Amino acid sequence: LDPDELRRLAECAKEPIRTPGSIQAHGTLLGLDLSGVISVVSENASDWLGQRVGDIGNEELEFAVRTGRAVDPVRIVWQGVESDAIVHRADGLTIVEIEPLPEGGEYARTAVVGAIIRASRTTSEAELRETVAAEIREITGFDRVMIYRFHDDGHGEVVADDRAADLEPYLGLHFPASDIPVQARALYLSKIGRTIASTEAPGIPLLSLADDPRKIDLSDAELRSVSPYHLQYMRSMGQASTFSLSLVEDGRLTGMITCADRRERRLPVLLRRALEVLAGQVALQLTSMREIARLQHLVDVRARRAELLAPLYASDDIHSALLGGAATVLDLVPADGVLVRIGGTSRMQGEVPPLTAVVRVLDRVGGAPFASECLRADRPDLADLLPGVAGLLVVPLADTGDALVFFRGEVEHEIAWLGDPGGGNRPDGLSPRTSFAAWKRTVRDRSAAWGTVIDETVELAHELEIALQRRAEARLAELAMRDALTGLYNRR
Ligand code: BLA
Repeated sequence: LDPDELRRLAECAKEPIRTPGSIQAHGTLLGLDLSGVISVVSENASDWLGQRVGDIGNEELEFAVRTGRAVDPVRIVWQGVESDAIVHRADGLTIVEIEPLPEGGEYARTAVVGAIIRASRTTSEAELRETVAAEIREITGFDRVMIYRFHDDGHGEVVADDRAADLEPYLGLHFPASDIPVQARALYLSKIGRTIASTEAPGIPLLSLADDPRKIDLSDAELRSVSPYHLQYMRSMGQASTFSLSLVEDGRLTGMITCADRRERRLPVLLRRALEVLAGQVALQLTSMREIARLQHLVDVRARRAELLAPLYASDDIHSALLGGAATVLDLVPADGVLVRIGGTSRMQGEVPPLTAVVRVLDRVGGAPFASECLRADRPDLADLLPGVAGLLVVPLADTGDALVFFRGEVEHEIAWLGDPGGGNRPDGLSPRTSFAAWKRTVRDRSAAWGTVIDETVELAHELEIALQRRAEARLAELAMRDALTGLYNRR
């Protein structure tokens, strides 16, 4: 990560987005204390401070407030307008949020059921994402529906992009981790769906009888006002409103679904709830698709490992058994070259640096497995010894100085970013960038990622040690037998 991005990450993470002290302008918030008195209000309902919820005159709402939690919103008339009231508890307050029904009438909730069914019939991640993005755009009418996937280092990638024909494509573009900072990701783990109804309407401050309104936790509030940084970002992108959903797999935020529009657009509560269910289903499906692929790969690797090691017992020449047969270690551990050092003797296959250099590398790496897919960055000293090698995997065998060593060359590839992430268009290096035109950067000095190959090679080495051990024991037994037979023969 470059220093600017690290600075941005730290800076953006500081914003207290759970406690902004204000709500979005399209609704009203009332907070009741334990005695049922309205002790917190958004400024647009200041008349209600000190009153009771009963005065609103809706029994269903009163009941929801008493029980503290209503799964479905309660339909009320608020200041003459048909509205949804949503109730939840936060820090000893019962929070009632009131949202006038959006214009454009009711959306068909059953459409989401159809989408869930069609999503469940897909058979690959790519098909699932495309289907879901298209279905959600169809249902919500937003201009664009994107799906992001987060990589292990936190940066994101747009992996589906269903959009109006006149919008520029974002599919395949990457964006830096600071675009969606850590505290936002933490919040999105528990608050699955979020609305940003307008980038222009100023937030409505909260007023409180008792406390500083900036202490009120709006983590679960539908109306929580939005980070000014992010509003700036949206304006720069030409987005007037968004609705976004978390993809949570195994307790981790692995991606998001974002609906965006050039006009102000918001969805009714029940449709949002239904889409949250859809997002949960998509996350489960993604998990199971990946898990099935992982297990299939595991079974395949085990079978190939057994096949590779079987001839070992019958052969006098271990190196040839590993490197000279129809299947070799390189079929199990994909690399450009391999050096096998067993019993102090080395044999190589494929593209391998001079033995003297590799021996020096082994000395420096020591007795624990070592993997790098960018030696130049991780271990420049080793990179200097191994010109042309970008990826290195060393798995020592027992503690004899023997090892399996794999080499990979550079795989030069281009990453297209959603605007220059290096801050070229952020004068202070901190504020959201203003251009999102695809910005290409070539990645050098890196090999393909080792990924699961590291663990697989450690297991291979372990089984190889066992095989060598058994082989040695068999040899000893054979010698003992021969001695005994010779003894018998001589006695005769
Ligand atoms: C939040 N940033 C977000 C969100 C998205 C993005 C989707 C979540 C908003 C939501 O849940 O609705 C980013 N939007 C994108 C990306 C695309 C898009 C990548 O359309 C791609 C097409 N952001 C910055 C910088 C800062 C920053 C420099 O770029 C901080 C200095 C902050 N982004 C920021 C914050 C949030 C955010 C604080 C949380 C917003 C909130 O929920 O209050």
